[in-house]
Amino acid sequence: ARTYDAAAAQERWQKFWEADGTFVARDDGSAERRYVLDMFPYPSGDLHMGHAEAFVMGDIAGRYWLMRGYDVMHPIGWDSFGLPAENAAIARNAHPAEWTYANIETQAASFKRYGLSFDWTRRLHTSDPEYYRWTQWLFQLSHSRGLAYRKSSPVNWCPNDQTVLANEQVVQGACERCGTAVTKRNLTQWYFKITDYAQRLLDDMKALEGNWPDRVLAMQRNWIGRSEGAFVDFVVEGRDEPVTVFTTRPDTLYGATFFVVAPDAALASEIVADSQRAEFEAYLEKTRAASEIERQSTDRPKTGVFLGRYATNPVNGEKLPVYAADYVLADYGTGAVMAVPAHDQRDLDFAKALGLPVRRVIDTGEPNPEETYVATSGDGTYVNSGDLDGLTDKVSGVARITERLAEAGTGKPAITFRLRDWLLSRQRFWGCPIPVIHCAACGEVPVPEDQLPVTLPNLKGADLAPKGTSPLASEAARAWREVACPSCGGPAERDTDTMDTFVDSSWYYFRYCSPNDERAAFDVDAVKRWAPVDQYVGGVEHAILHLLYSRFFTKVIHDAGLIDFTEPFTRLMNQGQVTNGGKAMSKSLGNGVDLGEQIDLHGVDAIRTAIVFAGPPEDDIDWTAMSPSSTSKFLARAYRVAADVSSEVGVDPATGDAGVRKGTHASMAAISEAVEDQRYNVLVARIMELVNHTRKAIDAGPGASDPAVREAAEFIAQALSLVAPYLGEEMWEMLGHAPSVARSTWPDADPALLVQESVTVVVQVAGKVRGKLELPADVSEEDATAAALANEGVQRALAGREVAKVIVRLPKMVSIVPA
Ligand code: ANZ
Ligand code: ZN
Repeated sequence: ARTYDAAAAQERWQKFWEADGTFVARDDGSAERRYVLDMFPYPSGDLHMGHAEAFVMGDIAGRYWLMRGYDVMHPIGWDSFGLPAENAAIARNAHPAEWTYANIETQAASFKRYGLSFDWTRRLHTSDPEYYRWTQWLFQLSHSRGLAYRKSSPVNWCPNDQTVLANEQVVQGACERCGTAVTKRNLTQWYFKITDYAQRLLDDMKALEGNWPDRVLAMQRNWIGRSEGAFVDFVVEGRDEPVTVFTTRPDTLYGATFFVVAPDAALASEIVADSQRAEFEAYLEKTRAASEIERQSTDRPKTGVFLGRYATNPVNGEKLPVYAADYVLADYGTGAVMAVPAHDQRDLDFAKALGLPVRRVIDTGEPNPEETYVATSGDGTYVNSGDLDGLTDKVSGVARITERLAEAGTGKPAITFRLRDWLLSRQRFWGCPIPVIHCAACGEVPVPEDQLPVTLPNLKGADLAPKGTSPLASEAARAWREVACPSCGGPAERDTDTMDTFVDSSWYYFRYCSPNDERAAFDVDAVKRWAPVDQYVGGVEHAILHLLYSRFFTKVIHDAGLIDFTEPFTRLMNQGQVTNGGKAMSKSLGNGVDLGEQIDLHGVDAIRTAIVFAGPPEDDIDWTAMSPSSTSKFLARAYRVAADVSSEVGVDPATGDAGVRKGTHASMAAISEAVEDQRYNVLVARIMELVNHTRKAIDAGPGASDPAVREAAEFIAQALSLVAPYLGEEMWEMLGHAPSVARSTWPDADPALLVQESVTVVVQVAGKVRGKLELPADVSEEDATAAALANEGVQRALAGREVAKVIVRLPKMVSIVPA
C-alpha cells in the first residue's frame, strides 16, 4: 500500500502552487472578494512555533473562503524597519539592510514551506524606499491636516538604547526592549495628534463589538480612558491667570483642604515662592527619576513639598496651601488637583503623611474618614457643603455645584482622556526619515511630494552606534542632512529623526490592495474593492497600540476623503501563544522552538494539525505537552482511506449507502459550522470522526467501492486541506481529481440528508388512542406534551374538559387524563 511521504509532498505542492498561482487574488470581479490578513512579521531570525500558530489560523480562513468560491486576498509582507537590525549592524560593522533582507528571505522560504496560502505577488517590506515613500506621504497628509506637530516636552529616555520611548514602550518603568530603567529628558519631538480622535475611537468601537475579542475592546477603552467631570478655576498667589483643575468629583469641592500640582509641570516652577525654591528643586530632581508607574502606585508613601503659596477655593474663599507632589502627574488633566482627603484615598494618604486637615462633606453612613483615614467615595448626605447640604446623591450634587460654578464663571463640565498624543520621533537610523526640512528663515518646510522619498544615507557599523542624538545628526550624515530649503532656496537641514516603526505598520493593509502603485500610497478603487479587512489575525500583544494607530490612520484617511469606511479591521482574532512547558517562548529565555526543526521531524501537516487540534485558537498551547507523532498517525489513517477508495471507480453518490451518506452530510454541516465559527479544534475533531466512520464503512461494509464511501473520502480530503494542505492535495489527486484541492468547491450538506431520526408517539385520552405524532427522536417531555395537547384528535376527545394529569413515556406514548 502507498504511504504518505510528507517531505516529497511538501516540495511538490509548493512548486505547483507557485507555478499555478493558486493563491493569487484574481481581482477580476469574477467573485465576491474577501480580505484575510495576518499581522505581518518582524524579520528577527527564522520562524518559530509562535509563527506556526499565528499564521495557521488565517490560513484556514483564507483556504476555506477560497473553496467557498470567494476571490480571496491573503497577502504577506515584513515590518522591516527597527532597532534589532541596527544593533546587528553595529555588532557586525555592516548595514542594517543586510541583516534585514537576509532574514526576510529566510522567513519567506519558511512561510512557503509551511504551506501558507499567501498571495506572494503582493509582498511588501516597510524598509523599501518604494514603501516608505508613502509612509512619508502619510506623514505629510497628517501634517497638512494639522495632525503632526512638534513640541518640547519631557519624554521617556532609555539610557541604554539612547533613544526616546513612547509611553507604551515603557513597561513598569523600564524600557520594553532592554529592561533598563527609563528616565526623563526634555526634547523637541514630533507627535501625531491622535487625541483629536479620542471620542471617535471610542464611539466607533460599538461597530466592532461581537467581532473583536471583548478584552481587546476593553483594553482600548481603558487606554483611551475617558473621564467625565468638571474644570474648576482657582486663583493662586504668584500668578495672574487662575489655575484650572480637572476633577471627577466637583461635588466634593467644599471638602478641599489643600491643592497639589505636579512637580514636573511648568506651573510648579512658575509659582514656587523664593523661600521654597531650593527645597522644591531638590524634590523635582527626585521626581524625574521616578517612573510613571511608581508615581501612581497606591502603596508608595506619599511625599511632597510646600510651595509657599495659597490657592483660593472659588466656592467659599478658603485659602488652601499649595504643594508639589509626585502622585499628581504633569500630563494628565491639567497637572493640578484640588485635594479632597475625606473622599480620595490618595489625597488622604498625603494629608496623613503631612499632617493636613481632613473634612468630610458626604456622610455615607460609613465610619468618618477624618478619624479612620479610610476615604469614602460612595453616595450619602452632603454636609458642610453650602447649598449642597441635604442632597443625598452624587448626580444631584454634581448638577448643583456645576450650576453654581457656571453662574460664578469659575467652572464648567469637562471631559478628559488618558490617551496622549502619539510621540513618533526616534533618534535612530533604521527607520523612515521624517520628510521635513528646517530652515532658519521659513521654519518647518515639508519636503514637496515630488521629492519623496527622502531616502536614508548609506551609514553603517560604528556610524550607527548610539551617541545620544540621531545617527542622521552625526558628522557622517552631514552631506545628506545639509540641503537647500525647498521654499526659499537658502541653506537648511533635514529633520534627523526617523519615525516610530508603528507608523510603518499602521497603514500597510492599504498598500496590499495595490502594492506596486508608483503614483499613490494606494489605489483608491483597489482599496474600495478589498478593504476593510474581513478577517485580521494577530497576537493580543498588539491589542492597544498597533490597532489603535491603525484605527486612527484609517479615520485620518477617511477624513481626507480618500475612503468611505472608518474602521480597518471588521473582524479580529487573537491567536494564543505557544509556550515551552507553560513559559512563553522568547529570545531572552533562549527557550524558543525552531519551526524548521519541527518540520524536519514531523512534517508540515502534522505540526499544523497538532497546533490547531490543541485547543480553541485563542488559547495558549504548551508545545512540550503535544504529540505531533500521534497526529501523524491520524493523518496516515486519513491517507489510507483515500488510497483504499482510489482504486475503485467513482459513481453517483446518490446510489451509495444511505447510512454512510447521512453520516458524511452531518459531518459536512458540522464542519462548515465549526469553520465559520472559527472553532478550528472542533473542525479537526469532526474530521477525525469522519475518518473513523469511513474506515469502518470500508472494513465492515459497504466497502471501498461504495459511491457513498468515495463521497466521504473526497470530503475528508477537502476539509483536511484547510489544516493539512499537502496531505489534502495528495488525497484529492489520488481520488482522481485534477489539482488543486485548494481551488475545489466546498460541498454544501444536502438538507434532505440532515433530517433527524424521528419516532412515532401514540397519544391516549382517558386510555383510548386518539392520535399519533411524528416527533424528533430526542424530543423533550415538555415538547411532546405540548404537541400531544395541540393534536386535533386529542382536542376533539377532550371536548373542552380540563386536563388533570399527563403521563409521558417517551419514545412511545403520551397519556392524557381529563378532569
Ligand atoms: C477631587 C476629587 C475628589 C477627585 C474625590 C477624586 C475623588 P480619573 O477618574 O482617573 O480621571 N486627578 C486629576 N488630575 C490628576 C493628575 N494630573 N494626577 C493625579 N491625579 C489627578 O481621575 C480624576 C481624578 O484624579 C480627579 O478628581 C483628581 O482628583 C485626580 F473625592 O478631584 B479628583
Ligand atoms: Zn527657507
